[in-house]
Amino acid sequence: MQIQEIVKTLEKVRQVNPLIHNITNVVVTNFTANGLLALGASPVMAYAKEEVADMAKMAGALVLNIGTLNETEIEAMLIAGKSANENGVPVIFDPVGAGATAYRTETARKIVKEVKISIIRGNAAEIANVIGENWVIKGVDAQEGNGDIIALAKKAAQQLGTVVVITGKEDVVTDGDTTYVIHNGHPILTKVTGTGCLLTSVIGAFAAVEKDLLLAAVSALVSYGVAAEVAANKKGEEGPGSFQIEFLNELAKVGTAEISQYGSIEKR
Ligand code: ATP
Ligand code: TZP
Ligand code: MG
Ligand code: MG
Repeated sequence: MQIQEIVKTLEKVRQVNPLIHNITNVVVTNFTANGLLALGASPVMAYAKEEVADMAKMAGALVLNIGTLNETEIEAMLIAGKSANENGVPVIFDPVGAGATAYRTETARKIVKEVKISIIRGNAAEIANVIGENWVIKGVDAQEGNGDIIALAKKAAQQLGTVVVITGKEDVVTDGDTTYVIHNGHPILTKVTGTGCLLTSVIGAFAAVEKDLLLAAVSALVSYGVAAEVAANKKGEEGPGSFQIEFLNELAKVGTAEISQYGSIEKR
C-alpha cells in the first residue's frame, strides 16, 4: 500500500463529504460530530427506533458504538444495522468496554451475530472479549497486555468475517489474510476521552468512500495518527485541552505534505 493511495483516499472523503450515521455514546457525541466535520465528512446522530432504518439507508456508513449502552439504544442499533446491511451501507462497530461487564460482552457478541459488520475497531481487550478470549479490561480502557496482538487480530478477523482494527501504541489492521501495522499516533491521545470512538467514526467516513476496506482502514489510521502527531508537536506541551483543539484543526488540514513526511505503515 502506497502513501499516495492513502492521500487519495483522504481527498476522496473531502470531495464526497459522506453522511455518517452514528449511534454512539453520550461522552463522545459532540467531539465525534466535530471531528467528522473537521475531516470533511457529514455527521448525523440519530437514535429513535422509528427513524434509524431510514437514516442508515441514506448514509455512506453506519457507526455503532456501545459506550453508554441501554436496551432502547441496542434495539435501535439492531434495526439500523439490518437496514444498512439490506442497503449495502458499510457498518463499523466499536465494542466499547466489551469484557468489562457481562452486559457489554453479551451485547457486543449479539451485535456481531445479528448485523453484518464491515470493520470492527477496539483496543486489544475489547476485540479479545468479543471473540471469547479473556483479556483484562478496566472500565473502557485496555490494560497493558503482552499478548500477540497481530495473532489476536487475525483470529478475530477469521472468526468474525470482518476487517479488524486493534489500536494502541501501534495499530493493527487485518482481514485475516493481509495485515498492516501502523506506527502513527501519539501517547497524548490517551489523555483525551473519545479519541478511540472518533477514530471509529473516521474509519466509517473512509469506508463510505472506499470499497477496499483494508485501504479504507489503513488510510483512516494513518491520516488520524499523523494529524495527532502534528497537533502534539504544536500544542502537546500545553496539555490535553490545547491538544484536543489543535487535533481538530489538524484533522481539517492534514494532507500530502504531512502524510508523506510522517506516515508509517508496515506490511506483515
Ligand atoms: P483505550 O480505551 O484502550 O484507550 P480507545 O478506544 O481509546 O482504547 P485507542 O487504542 O486509545 O482507542 O486508540 C485511539 C487512538 O490513539 C489511535 O489512533 C491509537 O493509535 C492512538 N494511541 C493510543 N495509545 C497510543 C500510544 N501509546 N502511542 C501512540 N498512539 C496511541
Ligand atoms: N465511558 C463510557 S464511553 C466512554 C467513557 C469514558 C468514552 C470512551 O471513549 P474512548 O474513545 O474509548 O476513549
Ligand atoms: Mg484511548
Ligand atoms: Mg474505545
